[in-house]
Parts: sequence; C-alpha cells; structure tokens
Amino acid sequence: MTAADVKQQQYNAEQIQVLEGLEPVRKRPGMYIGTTGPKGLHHLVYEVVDNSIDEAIAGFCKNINVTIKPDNSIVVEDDGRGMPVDLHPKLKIPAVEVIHTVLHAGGKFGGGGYKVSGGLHGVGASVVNALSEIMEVEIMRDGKIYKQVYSRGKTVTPLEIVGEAGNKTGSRTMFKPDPEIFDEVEFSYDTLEHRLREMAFLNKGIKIQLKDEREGQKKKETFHYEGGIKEFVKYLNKNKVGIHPDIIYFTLSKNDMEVEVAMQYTDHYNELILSYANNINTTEGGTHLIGFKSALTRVLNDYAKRSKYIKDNEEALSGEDVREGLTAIISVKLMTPQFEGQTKTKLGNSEMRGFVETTTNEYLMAFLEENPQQARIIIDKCLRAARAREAARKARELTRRKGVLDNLALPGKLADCSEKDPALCEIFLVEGDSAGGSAKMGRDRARQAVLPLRGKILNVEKARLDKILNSEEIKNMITAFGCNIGEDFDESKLRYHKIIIMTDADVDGAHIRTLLLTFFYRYMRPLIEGGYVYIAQPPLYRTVKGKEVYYTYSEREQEKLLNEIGRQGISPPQRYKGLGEMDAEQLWETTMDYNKRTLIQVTVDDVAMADDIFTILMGDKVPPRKKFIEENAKFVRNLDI
Ligand code: 0RA
Repeated sequence: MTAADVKQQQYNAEQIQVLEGLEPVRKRPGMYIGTTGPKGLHHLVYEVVDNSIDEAIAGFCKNINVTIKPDNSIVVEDDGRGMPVDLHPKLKIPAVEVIHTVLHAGGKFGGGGYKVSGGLHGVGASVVNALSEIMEVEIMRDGKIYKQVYSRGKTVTPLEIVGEAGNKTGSRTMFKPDPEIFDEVEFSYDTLEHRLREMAFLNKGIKIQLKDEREGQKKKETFHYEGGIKEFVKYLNKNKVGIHPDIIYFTLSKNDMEVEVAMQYTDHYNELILSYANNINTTEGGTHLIGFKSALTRVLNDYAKRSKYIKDNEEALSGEDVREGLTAIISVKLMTPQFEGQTKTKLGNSEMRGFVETTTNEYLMAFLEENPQQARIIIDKCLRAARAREAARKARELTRRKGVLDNLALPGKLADCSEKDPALCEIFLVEGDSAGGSAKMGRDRARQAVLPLRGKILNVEKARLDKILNSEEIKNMITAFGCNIGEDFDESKLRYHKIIIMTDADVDGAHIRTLLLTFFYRYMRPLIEGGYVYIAQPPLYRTVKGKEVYYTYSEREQEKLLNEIGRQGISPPQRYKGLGEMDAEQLWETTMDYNKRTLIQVTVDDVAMADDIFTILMGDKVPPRKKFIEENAKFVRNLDI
C-alpha cells in the first residue's frame, strides 16, 4: 500500500463517519452512555452541563441553571460566551450544528481548547441529540439570539436569528429524552442534586442552580462553594466530629497538571477518600490516589519520628493507621486522562503519581510543622489506630491458631451445602433459630447453606476490629464465607457466590439487615462491589381461598389480590409477624425456591452516600439519625445502600 492509499483510506473513514451521522448511537446507545436505564438517562444531563462547566473552567461563565420542566424535559442555561456559530471550514455548517450532529465533535469546538470536564463517557452534545426526541439550542452572541432545533440526531431547522440579545451572552439547551430509547424517562431530582452539588464542590466559585418545575415536587436549590473541595470535606463530615480544627488544603498547577487536596481527620474508624480526575469520580482509584496515599504514610511517619512521637526502635505507622478516620478529597485535572479498569474509573496516567506524591509530601509536611498542636492530635490518632490494629492482629492470630477462622472449623450452627463449586452455592443468613430451623429443613441441601443468626449482631460502626473479632455471630460469618476480612480479604476463597440476608419484614429485621450490611461494607466491601450480597423477600401475607394459596409481599399487593379474588370465602388473611411463623415448606416456596423467589441485589452506587447512611444509622450522633429515619421512614423497610 502506498502512502497515498493510506491517506485515501483515512479520508474515506472520515467521510463515512460524517455520512453515518448519529445512527450508530441510536442503534447501540449502551456503547455511548453505558445503559438505557436511569443511569444513562441522567447521564444526558451531565453531558450538557459538562459543556457549560468547561466554559466556566475556561473563565467565561459564572452561572449554570438546570431545570426539570413539567413535561420532564431538561433545560440547561449558562452565561458563557455562547456556543460558536461560525461556519465549520470543512463541513460548511455552523459550528453549533457540528457540535450537535457529528459524533465525537464534542471534544473540540474548532479552537485549540480541550475538554477538562467531560462526563464519564465524554461523548458530548451530539449523543444527547441522538437520544432525544427533541433538542433545541438558543445562543446569545454578538447581540443576537440564534436558535436551532434537532431531533433524534438530525437537524430539524437551520440556525436562525430569532431576536436581539443586547450585550447578553450565553447558551440555553433544551432536550427531551426519547422514550423509544429509554426504559423510563422520569428524572430524579435527588440524583441530579447529588451530581450537581458534587460538580459545584469540585469547581469552586461556579454557581449551579437546580430547579424542579414538575407539579407536586416544586423545588429549587443553588450550589455555590467559594471554598471548593474544602467545603466538600466539611459537608462529608457534617455528621462526624472533626478532631482538629483546620481542614488541611493545598493545590498546585504545573506542566498542564493540577492537583487539589482537602482533608480532615474525624473520630471515626473508617476512611472516606474520594478521588477525582477531570471531575470524574475515580471509584477504582489510580495513580493520583496511590501518590497521595504513599505521601501520607511517609510524611506522618517522618514527622512522628522527627518529633519523637515514635522512637527509633518502634514500629512505623502503616497505611491503614494513617488513614483511620480520615476524610479526604483528591481532585486532579489533566490534558489527556487515561481511564482504565472495569468501569473506566481508574486513572492510569503515570506522571500523576509523582506529581501528587511530591505535592502532598511538601504541603502536608509544611502544615504539620506550622501547626504542631493539630499535628499532635493527628499523630495521636494514628498511634491509637496502630495499637488497636496490633491488638486486632493478636486477636486474629489467636483465633487463627485455635483454628476458628480455618476452613476446617466451620461453625457448628452452619448447615452447609454439599456442592463444592462456590459459583453454584448460596448461604442464607437467617434471623433467629426458629426460622433458621425451617430454612434448614426446607432448603436445597445441594446448593443452599443456612447460618442462623441469634439476636442483634454487633454494631461495627462503634467498635474496633479486636472487639469485632470477639463477636460469635461475626466469627461464624467470617469462617463460613471463608474469605477473611479487611486487608486479608481474598475474594477467590469465597465459599458462596450468593450471600442472602433473610430477616423479618419488621423494624428489628431492618435493623439486623443494616447491621449486617454495615459489617460487609466496612470489612468485606468487595463482597458488595462484586454483587455477591442479596436481600431475600419473604411474603407479608398468606391467603387461602378454596384450594388456592396466595402469597403477597406488600400491603398494596394484598389489597390488589383481595380485589381480584374477592373477599368472600377466604380464611382471614394470615399476616406473618416473622419468618419463624412459616414452616419449612412455606419458606421454601415463597422465599428460597430459585424459580419463585425475588432477591434484591445490594449495590453501592455512591461511596459518599453509603458512608453517610451508615454513619447516620449506626453512629453516635442522635439528631441526624432521627432526621434521616423521619425523612426516609417509607424506605427503611427496603433499605439497600
Ligand atoms: C466559544 C468558543 C468555544 C466554546 C464556546 C464558546 C462555548 C461552548 C459551550 C457549550 C455550552 N456552553 C458553551 N458556552 C461557550 C470553543 C472553545 C475552544 O474550542 O477553544
């Protein structure tokens, strides 16, 4: 092949992409926005908002308004320069039309700029057009108001001047998601609120307003944080107690890279470190996080040794010790982020590691030296963590030596299954010995194991590991699962690929479920992240009419059933007070039978939110817990994280 052939081929490829337009996006939306479920739906909003955020980061825009309209369309307005309207040199159509009708044109608007923001998929406005039944853009620029309409990826009207703008500038985008594409087109205020608040924290000074104009849910909030991620840390710690007064904050820009860190220690035992690259929550971590963590361990050890808090012959603080109770935000911005990992949320750029590490080394050391009182509080906390960890290690070693955590010594209360392939096995964690007995009798002995739990399990939110390992119920679970906990967690040793929590459908049941989830979340998080944890759905009512037996799972379902079969000639419906009232056969039929049961898979969409929920539900501040339960009372029965 000659060089000319290669050129010709590239040329053809470009042509084909332009000619194809946005049809591929409509054919395979999942490739561009991940899913056509609620996540993908909300992603459309973020794509549009991201463009305005970029305009703000470039320094031309202060205000962004997002409105949910009564017909479930979205309007995003900004007071930036207004999208460019000049003709594209090659395509001979207005730049704004290129942005909205050509795939991947979102990255650059013709100038030399680059997108700092850019949603997870970073696909831009054209994808939003492709997946909307209607999209309208209005631009105020050069004293005029321009308007263009698109639909399902295509241009509907040419760019027109529709009015005078005076000296005002800005962009307004309206779109309505296409019901042919999305399973559900209803926007959630809470979901948008969460992401827009996060955006406002990450981009200090920008004012983002969210308004809901739908009937019955009218609401308006403005997110505006001059303190940026420093205020983010304060917000995350609102239900905890900060143990030193200042939120440590530093930032540095160099060679097209920018890092910003805010951190504060709390009286809690768990760490909450959120990392971002170009405003994207890197839940799988990456080089920036590694750089931060190693600097943190190093600086605190160096300082502690130099200040004689740790003597020469004493052991150094571990990474876990220096992160206990820490709330931190690491936010980096860079030109060409490389996102890796299963969900493309792991930053891969190797240059970032050294940059974050050196910056953290320098600024954190300076903070400790300039604030010896706060430094002392922090080092004290780390030393206490180290001592507790040592006690826990000894406790664990002891239990190991006694064989308690060995595969050989499965708990006596466990009725194990005979199948050995973990992928085929499940374990039911059952509230109470009586329901445990029924579950043991009713189960499929080949693939279903049963572990009865007696009473309330220990609240791990208020205890350190050494105490946790003294709890009989917790030890039983650890041994039964086989995968150990914390640093020693080993997914490959997990003995069941479904861990099913089966508790009563009442307040106590909900509490036990929350205690279990807290334990898994804090000490076996990969269990939840790997999708191994489920919640069983036992029925609320058993109704007999003639020879037919009906089971229903909610008040509403029961009402519906009674309306359908009639109220005559039925034995008074039996409302189960607990699992213990079901016999083995009933429990199998309703809750354990693979073909009939419903299981809810527990997922963590949002680490900060989950941390918040557990802190509130299990922590020691009573007023926020009361408030949370009042606000969420209707959800508590079905709480997953
Ligand atoms: C002028 C030039 C460029 C972008 C914009 C204005 C602009 C785009 C958007 C999208 C939403 N709101 C907006 N406001 C302004 C191009 C910059 C470049 O390519 O360097």
